[in-house]
Amino acid sequence: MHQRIVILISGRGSNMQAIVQRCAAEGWPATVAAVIANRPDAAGLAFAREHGISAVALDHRAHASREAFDSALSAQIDRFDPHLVVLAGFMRILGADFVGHYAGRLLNIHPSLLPAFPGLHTHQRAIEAGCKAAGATVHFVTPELDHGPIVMQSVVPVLPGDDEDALADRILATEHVIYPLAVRWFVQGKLRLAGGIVYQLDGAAQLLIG
Ligand code: NHR
Ligand code: GAR
Repeated sequence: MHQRIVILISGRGSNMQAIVQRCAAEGWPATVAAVIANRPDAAGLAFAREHGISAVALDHRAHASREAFDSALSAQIDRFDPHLVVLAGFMRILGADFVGHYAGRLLNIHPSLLPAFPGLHTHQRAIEAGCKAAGATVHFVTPELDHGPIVMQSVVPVLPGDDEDALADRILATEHVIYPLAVRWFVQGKLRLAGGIVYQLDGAAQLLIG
C-alpha cells in the first residue's frame, strides 16, 4: 500500500533531504507529502518547495503554550493524513497527547548511541565522557524523551582531537544512511514491535558500523 510521509524539521534538513532522495531513487511505495518546520527560516523548507513538496512553517513562538503548539502541529500534519511522521532534526519536545496520537508511526533520529546521552549536546557529552565510540539511533517516539524502541543504530569511532563539529559530521554521514533505510523498512511493512523490541522481518542488520 502506498504510504504518505510527513517530515518535521527545525533547520538544515539534511536527513529530510536524504529521505526524499532515497524515496525517489529507490522507488519506495511512498511519497513525502509535506515538510513542516517550527522555525520559519528553516533552510530545509526551500529544498522541499523546490522538490514540489508542500512546505509549512509553524512558528512555535506564536503559540501560547506547548499544548497549543502541539495541537496546531497535529492539525497541520493531519491535513496530509500520513501513515508515518518522521522527526528529522526536529528540536521541540512533544507532549504525551501528541505522541499518543501518532503511536507506532512516529520516528526520530537522535545523534547518540541511546540509551546513552538522551537530550541535547550529545556530541560534546560523548567527548567529555571519554567515549571511544559514538553514533546515532533511529527510534520510535514515546512520551519519555529519546527512550522509545530502537529501530537501527550506527557506530563511529571518537578519534583523538575530535571536537564537537568533527564528531557531529562523522555521525551525520551515517545518519544519512540509516534513517532512509529505517523509513524504507517502515513503509515496506518490514518492522515489527514486540515487547519494546523492534525486529526487522527479513533479518537485515539493524546496525551500521561506519
Ligand atoms: N518528544 C517526545 N515526547 N519524545 C521524544 O523522544 C522526542 C520528542 C521530541 C523531539 C528529538 C530529540 C532528539 O533526538 C525529539 C524526541 C529537542 C530537545 C529539546 O530539549 C530534546 C531532544 C530532542 C529534541 N528541545 C528544547 C525544548 O524546550 C528546545 C531546544 C531548541 O529549540 O534548541 O523543547 O534529541
Ligand atoms: C542531526 O544530527 C540529528 O540527529 C540531530 O540534529 C541534526 C539535524 O540535522 N537531531 C537532534 O539533535 C534532535 N534533538 P539535519 O537538520 O541536517 O537533518
